[in-house]
Amino acid sequence: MSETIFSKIINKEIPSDVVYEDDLSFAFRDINPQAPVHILIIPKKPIPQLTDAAISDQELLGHLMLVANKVAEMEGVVDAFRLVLNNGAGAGQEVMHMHFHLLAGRSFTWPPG
Ligand code: DGP
Repeated sequence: MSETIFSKIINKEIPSDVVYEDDLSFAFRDINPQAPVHILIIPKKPIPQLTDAAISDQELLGHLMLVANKVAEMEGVVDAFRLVLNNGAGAGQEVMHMHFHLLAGRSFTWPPG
């Protein structure tokens, strides 16, 4: 599995503004925030994109959603946040280490564009 910048962030080879960390996951502030709160939630396991996840990753994927709830609570945005996952370059994924964007602190439109 090829290493991405997110592996280096998890390993603290590259500094980041860490919001939350546990054995399975890592959450840190996006370097290019698209909202007042913009946090990336990633598995420590380097799954390139969601469609690479296997049945054996089921618990991990559920865990990431619960981490999103926890991070939203910590940031005081539990009432309104958006969770975005870009799967594949065509959907806007630039870093091939799957990640959720947790966005909050402004109003959002639908469809997301
Ligand atoms: P995506 O386009 O869905 O692959 O989102 C990748 C996000 O990662 C993008 O919003 C910018 C963010 N990002 C890229 N490099 C770094 C970095 O070195 N540090 C931090 N904190 N965020 C990064």
